[in-house]
Amino acid sequence: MKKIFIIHYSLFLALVASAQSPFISRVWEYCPAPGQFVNELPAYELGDDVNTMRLKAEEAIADDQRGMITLGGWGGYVLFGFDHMVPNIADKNDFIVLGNAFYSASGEEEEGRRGGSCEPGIVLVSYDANGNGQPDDAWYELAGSEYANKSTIHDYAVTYFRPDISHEATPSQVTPSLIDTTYIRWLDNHSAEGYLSQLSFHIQPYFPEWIEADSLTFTGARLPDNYRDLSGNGTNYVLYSYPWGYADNHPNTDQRAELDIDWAVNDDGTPANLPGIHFVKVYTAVHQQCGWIGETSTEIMGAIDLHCHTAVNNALSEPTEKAIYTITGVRVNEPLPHSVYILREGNRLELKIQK
Ligand SMILES: [Ca+2]
Ligand SMILES: [Ca+2]
Ligand SMILES: [Ca+2]
Repeated sequence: MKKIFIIHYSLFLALVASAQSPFISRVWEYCPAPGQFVNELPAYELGDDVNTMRLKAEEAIADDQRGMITLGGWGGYVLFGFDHMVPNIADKNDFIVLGNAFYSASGEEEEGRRGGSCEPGIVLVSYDANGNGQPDDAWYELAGSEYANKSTIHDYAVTYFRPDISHEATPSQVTPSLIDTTYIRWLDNHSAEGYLSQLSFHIQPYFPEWIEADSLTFTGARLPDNYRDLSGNGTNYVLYSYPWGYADNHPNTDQRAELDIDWAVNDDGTPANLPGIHFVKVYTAVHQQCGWIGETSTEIMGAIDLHCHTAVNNALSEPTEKAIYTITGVRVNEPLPHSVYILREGNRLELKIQK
């Protein structure tokens, strides 16, 4: 017998969500670099390990939780996935990674770039090419607006070192809130070295407590510094947004925070031409410290498949009286065997099951 459901629009959306969530469903890896919010976002507790911290990150940002995790300083990352393929729709942005970037109320702008707290993260994407549901396939960087910037370093690496047990703090003589200017030593692959300072506002350990190793090495690309000290005396740091193509770089409500899978490139910079993506990795892309506000760190609050949200709207906006759509909003002539599909008649939607 053929089953027919006539449903309300809101219930319909819920059903679509249960079939395919527009939100990420899983955090696969969470490994922040040291930073002032590390061990707090999410909170480390004695006994936590790599997996329990991964689960805490997942609880914070999967589904529509909109909690927040920090990626710490340059290179720290999170890897998450959707429960389906986010399709790469031509000439459309496909997904958004949610961060906590904001523009300052005083409206600083430099060459069209709004300033505030913009802490860009580079976004990598992966298509589940071997179909096993695991993120063990090739990764592609989304080439954002600074990909071709000559000041972007594409072969960057930083190693951070856990402070020794015998470590003694070196308070700043100039900036009282820098309570230890030799706190976390780092060394990069371009012979530069330095320290992340400990701030008086954040006195918990900055090195991830659940990591057993005494050093952490990250690799990736480093974007040019994006801060200016407008005061000239270290009291007013403004972090400027880059035009497009990064996480935590524009407010979530700004369209320039959206991402297009068409930006994915191969290692040689040529387009990857992906049909869609299942997995996303984001890492902090600037390696800078801004005095009393400390190191710059990308924060993540989740991610959304923009097409899942728009599938039903698209179906309703199409000028037709009668049509059949798949559960993801693709118009078809005939429903697939044994599939759940949408029948539209005027503005009424029916969810049906094909025998
Ligand atoms: Ca696209
Ligand atoms: Ca795979
Ligand atoms: Ca941020």
